[in-house]
Amino acid sequence: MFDQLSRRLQKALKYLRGEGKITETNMVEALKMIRLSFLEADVNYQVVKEFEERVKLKALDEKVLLSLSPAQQVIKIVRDELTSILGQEEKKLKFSSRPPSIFMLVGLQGSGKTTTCGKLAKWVLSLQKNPLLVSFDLKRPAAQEQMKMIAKMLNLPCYEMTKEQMSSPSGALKELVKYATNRGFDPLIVDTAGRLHIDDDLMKELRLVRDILDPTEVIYIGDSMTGQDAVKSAQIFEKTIGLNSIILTKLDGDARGGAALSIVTVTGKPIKFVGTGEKLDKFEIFHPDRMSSRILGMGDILSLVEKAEGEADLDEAKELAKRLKNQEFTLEDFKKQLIQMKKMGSISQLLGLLPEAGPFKNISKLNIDDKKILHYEAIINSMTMEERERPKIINGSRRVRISKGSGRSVSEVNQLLKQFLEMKKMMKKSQFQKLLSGSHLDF
Ligand SMILES: Nc1nc2c(ncn2[C@@H]2O[C@H](COP(=O)(O)OP(=O)(O)OP(=O)(O)O)[C@@H](O)[C@H]2O)c(=O)[nH]1
Ligand SMILES: [Mg+2]
Repeated sequence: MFDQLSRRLQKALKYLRGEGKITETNMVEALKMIRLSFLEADVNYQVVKEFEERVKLKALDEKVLLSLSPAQQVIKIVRDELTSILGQEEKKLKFSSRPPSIFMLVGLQGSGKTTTCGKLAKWVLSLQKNPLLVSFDLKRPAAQEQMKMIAKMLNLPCYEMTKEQMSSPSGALKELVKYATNRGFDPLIVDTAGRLHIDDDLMKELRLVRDILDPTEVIYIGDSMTGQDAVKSAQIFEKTIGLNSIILTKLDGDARGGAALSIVTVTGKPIKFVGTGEKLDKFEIFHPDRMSSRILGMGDILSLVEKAEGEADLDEAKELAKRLKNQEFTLEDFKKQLIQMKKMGSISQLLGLLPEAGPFKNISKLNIDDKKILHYEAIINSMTMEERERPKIINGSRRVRISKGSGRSVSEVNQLLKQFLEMKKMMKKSQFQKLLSGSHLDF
């Protein structure tokens, strides 16, 4: 996600860091690099221009230039402005005080509406809600089948529209709301039809649904792979139907990021969630500030911590953190940490959330992949407790014994010991604690 943009922006910032003194000339040069990175990522031209002007105005301020760390200040300005075009702060999905809340999902064909209805239903379950799914596509009966399948996967109810009901949509919609209200469903998640292109027919149909349902939120589903097209059609939907919020889908693909970086400014509506895969759990709350840190290579520590809290053993994690702080970290702890990592999912994905600068800049060199974790676990299992506590005693003959016991080569045993020491060294740095407390700008 945003790989290319991220690389190019980091290059521009690195350039600034490399210059001893920040002058108007090298600032202008860096801004040019930043502008080009955005344009290549297919960000709307107007958005780029405004972004550049705002950064320039702030960065060329005397206070910044005369400060002790001008490059870092400029990086902070870029980060703040990037956050601001992504939407300033996280906006929560609105629920109605008079249930059911109604979420109506609209968007072009294939943008991911039906899938996102399922993702949203799954997500509201975590809020102890009782969602009802319904597909309101007057032309395509298969749409109902797809929704039924998604509901079945989630073990959730799906309201079925009969053919008769479909022929009198306004009556059907009123019945639907009555049904949801009487049975205590909340929210009601309504899927709508998509078209390849926006046409009057579709807009008329959607306006009818909107007028009768009076949704709590009309949510535009934009396919981020289509870049500026998604942005343009969002603008039209906003003008003709009226939108409350945006969900961007397919951010897992090689989307260049242009849609995400333009859509909020162009429509004035917040992105509330992003879809990052076909599966129904590939759905994340959108945090503009975390996303800009991620794009600038500062890593998304908060998401990482949340992921760790959600899926790993919190007590164990706390205990590990304590041992790290007291520098008592042993190979046994290393093994526990590897097991935690395994629980949290793919290591490569996890490493992607870490900043590439600061204390973690060597982490990619650690080169730990998912398969290696299993091997490392086997190697550590072949060590005695004493060896795990005091790796220093692992001499040549012990290494051979461990290698035989675990079925891994001696050089792999050596590699593990080396990586353990490196990790220990890295974690000792005080900046690690600082990073976890959120002030990860200081590099
Ligand atoms: N990789 C990826 N694929 C997605 C995501 N969201 C949806 N898809 C895929 O995109 C395709 C279209 O998704 P649908 O949910 O059927 O799209 P739709 O907007 O309902 O399509 P129509 O009803 O035909 O207008 C499917 O193959 C989905 O699996 C996502 O976040 N990432
Ligand atoms: Mg659909």
